[in-house]
Amino acid sequence: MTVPAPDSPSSRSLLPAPGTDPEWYKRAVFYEVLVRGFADSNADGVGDLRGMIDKLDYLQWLGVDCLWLPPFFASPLRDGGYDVSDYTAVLPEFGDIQDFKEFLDEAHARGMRVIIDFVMNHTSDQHPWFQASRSDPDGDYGDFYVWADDDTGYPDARIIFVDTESSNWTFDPVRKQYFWHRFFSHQPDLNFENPRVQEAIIDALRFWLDLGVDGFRLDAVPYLFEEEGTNCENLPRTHEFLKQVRKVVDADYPDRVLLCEANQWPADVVEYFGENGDECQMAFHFPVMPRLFMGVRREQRFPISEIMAQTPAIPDNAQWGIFLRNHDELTLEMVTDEERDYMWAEYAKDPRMKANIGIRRRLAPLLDNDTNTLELFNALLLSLPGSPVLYYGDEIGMGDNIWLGDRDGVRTPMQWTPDRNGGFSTADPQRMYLPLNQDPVYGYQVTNVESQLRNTNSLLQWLRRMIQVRNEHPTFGLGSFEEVGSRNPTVLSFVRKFGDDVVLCVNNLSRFPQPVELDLRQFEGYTPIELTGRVEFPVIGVLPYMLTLAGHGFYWFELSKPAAEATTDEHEDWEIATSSAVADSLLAAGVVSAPEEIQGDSDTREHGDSAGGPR
Ligand code: ISL
Ligand code: CA
Repeated sequence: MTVPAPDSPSSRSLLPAPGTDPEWYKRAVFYEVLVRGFADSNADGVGDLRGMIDKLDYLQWLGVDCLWLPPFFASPLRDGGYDVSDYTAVLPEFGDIQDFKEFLDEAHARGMRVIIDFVMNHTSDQHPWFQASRSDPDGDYGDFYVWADDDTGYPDARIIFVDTESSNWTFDPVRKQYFWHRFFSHQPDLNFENPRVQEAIIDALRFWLDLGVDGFRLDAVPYLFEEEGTNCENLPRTHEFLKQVRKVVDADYPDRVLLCEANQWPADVVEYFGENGDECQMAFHFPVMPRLFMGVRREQRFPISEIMAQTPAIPDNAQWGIFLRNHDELTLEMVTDEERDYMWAEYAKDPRMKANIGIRRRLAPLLDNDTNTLELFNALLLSLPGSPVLYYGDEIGMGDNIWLGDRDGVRTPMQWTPDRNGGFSTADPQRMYLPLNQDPVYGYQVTNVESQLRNTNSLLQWLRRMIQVRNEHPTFGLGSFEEVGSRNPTVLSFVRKFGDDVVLCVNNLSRFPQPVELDLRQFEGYTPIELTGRVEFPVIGVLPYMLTLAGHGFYWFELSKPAAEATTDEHEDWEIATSSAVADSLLAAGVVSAPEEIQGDSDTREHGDSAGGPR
């Protein structure tokens, strides 16, 4: 297969100079890619860093801005690598530090950033710290973990991995004490009360920052500290420690981002941004995802409208991360019991599809591989507030394998071609780290990058175009969000506004064609221009604006201001909508023009004829 090469040597753009684009993460499209699952360079059946280097042209072609690598550190791999046994070593099957450095340089040379997962809450029980802690309670590592003589402490903390664990305490026969763990019993929690643990973690973070990573996804941070009489989540000292981490980043590592993974309600998650934006710059917005699935299946916008309305304001420098699944599952912690039953009934008809209280499936099978629904979901992902995070393989609609254990069913090898092992590896097919998907619909013979590159109408080509369209409008990453109501409950419409960049998104959540009448009086005189074809729609007037949508159809419109008005309140709009750092970085990058220039611009537009009267 020929991986598409960048169009010209000049498209191998270097990252902007350090310090010139500090809020890049607000406009970025993120792409989560498993080192183990992307490409195998040395035919041992396991994906590796050198294999990923070979595929960077593809990722650049797709148009993603930042790669997120889940843990690739030394690990016994009993939890997909989230069980780390050495924070500063690469798992040998994946390569070594030199390979990682090269990977990073090659990504940067293509203008892509790289953030890596960092699992600070727990380690593998194979970590030398734990081995020392259990065998030598009085030694240097004796207090690195949370030990107790019995298993009665912190009874109010819930169990997260309910499929496999019955307690957050496990007895260690070596130390003859119980250790605390929020996840698997082979993953002891580190003891953050111990300042030496805090130092060790900050040292490990520095190690990767010094190598040049662009930031971290901070895994499972709500659980760092424990306190009797609480549920041991989101405790004040946890926030204190994260603020400490942010200070290190701000002091020594410009442009790096901290992306907080806290599977919590928005009111709790906003705390992770800090009161003044002095904690994590980004946090995942968990509750949006299940509500997209509920909204579309019920053909009702309300689940989505409600969660958007309940989403609190965040500091100027902060940004949400949004996704269509929490990478390895459609997690259902942020819904009511009733809603969870509904989701299981609709999306996990086979009990094998469940994992703990979530659903371990990929996007395409969740949506019955329906093209229109897949496009609608991706359009919502790319247009709702926050930076979108894609999951490898979803761009071609890869399937899952519910017969594999834990969440491995969604971690199968990337499908590049219809050839041996889907072009992922030339090894003996029996040596694959996980079997390739062979399903008649989703198998690599049918669903692969090569065939979708050759089909101009494929999901892959479509998604690439939509990413390009998104990139042309900073408002998708930076703009305000305002829902536009209508009497048709199946249609979700909203306006994203950033200075003079105004986009209207209209989404039909129903499988049937729908009409909708939108109250767009605030945009009287504006011309909607459809963003994929740049076709001008009738000018907005004072009457309700009427649109018809195909089943699961959607529109993205640029709302183009009538020339006469453009000179008046531009300056004010600009100042309200921009935080200075973002404005500066956009100006530096030439993405938007300064207020004066906008005015000059609109002076010329005055002579145009685009400003028609009301309908
Ligand atoms: O989705 C969840 C459970 O249903 C989350 O609570 C999630 O498990 C939690 O946020 C932490 O997840 C992370 O650490 C886990 C690992 O298995 C997950 O893959 C990772 O995302 C434990 O190491
Ligand atoms: Ca390999």
